[in-house]
Amino acid sequence: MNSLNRFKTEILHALRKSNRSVSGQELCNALGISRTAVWKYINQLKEEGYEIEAGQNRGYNIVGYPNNVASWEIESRILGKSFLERVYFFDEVDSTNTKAKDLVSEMNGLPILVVSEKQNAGKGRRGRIWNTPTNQSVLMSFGLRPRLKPSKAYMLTLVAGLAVVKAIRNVTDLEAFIKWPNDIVVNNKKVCGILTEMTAEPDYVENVVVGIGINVNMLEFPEEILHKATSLKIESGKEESRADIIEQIIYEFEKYYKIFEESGNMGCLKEEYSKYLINLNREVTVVKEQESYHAVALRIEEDGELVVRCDDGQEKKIISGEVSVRGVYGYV
Ligand code: BT5
Repeated sequence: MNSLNRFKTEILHALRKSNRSVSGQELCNALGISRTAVWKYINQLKEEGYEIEAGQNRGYNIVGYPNNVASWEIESRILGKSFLERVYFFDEVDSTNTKAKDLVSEMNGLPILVVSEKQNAGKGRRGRIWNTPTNQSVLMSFGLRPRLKPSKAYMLTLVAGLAVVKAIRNVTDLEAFIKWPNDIVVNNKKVCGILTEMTAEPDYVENVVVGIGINVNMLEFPEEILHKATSLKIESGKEESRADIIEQIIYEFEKYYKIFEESGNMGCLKEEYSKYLINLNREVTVVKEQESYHAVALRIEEDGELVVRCDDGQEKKIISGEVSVRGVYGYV
């Protein structure tokens, strides 16, 4: 990984992985900078809310972390363990997807991640808006250049959905499920939306951006989404670590992305994915333009379609984006 904030990343990495104090001299040697420089970076970290104890002869010891998502916080966790070339952090952006699109192109397609505290123009699908208050969500976008046919890239939404469900389950006590194709729900309400966007030539993918927005610690929502939106904190009753969630998403996404890229379809992941379908074996209403019908959701297929059994016993494959699937009871 090629860190933009190398020194802060490496200091945090060294303090985090050591279960004893790390001396200023050890840090100087490892980073190749002076003691004064180490002291300066330690002070910056303290100002950001890291609790770092420093004794005369004991060296530095980290005892508390802020709930932040800065690149050095994320990179220090995944240093040497991730496929990502770089993690970018911005206090504020229009959309992490738009940023990631520019940056992955600048990086010639090397895999990157963009994280931000605030979005001024967060995007949902088909021109809809993704609405979140500052400092309380996960707003992240992977920028990738997968070896895929353009027609297959939309499945990255499913790959990311699986990663988010796993990450939420790893970090919290909550049972997260997938509402195919791009929502993650907890207790039948939406906690996360995923938006995959692509730049492509007819026969190859130039770049793909996979954007993930998770409601983590907010307790309130605007009137218009109150009935269908929730946050991890509302459901678990406690503040959740956004960096823990991002770290887990990175690991889970990398694992599934590699499997997916290898085969170019969901064949090897469909069983795993289907286990987390919120509507599995439940009645759904398939809504397509003016028409709607009842069916039972069964599984996903190799190409990411949702397979449903209609009332007459026939199975139908629903293509992502073509229809919206609503549960008969409430939002899900
Ligand atoms: C989505 O669209 O669910 C995709 C959302 C992707 C957001 C991420 S954030 C990081 C990255 N950067 C971006 O600019 N976007 C991605 P869709 O299925 O179209 O759902 C949008 C609808 O969800 C809206 O019309 C609202 O009804 C609802 N909504 C908006 N904000 C929400 C929130 N915070 N929680 C739950 N629902 C929300």
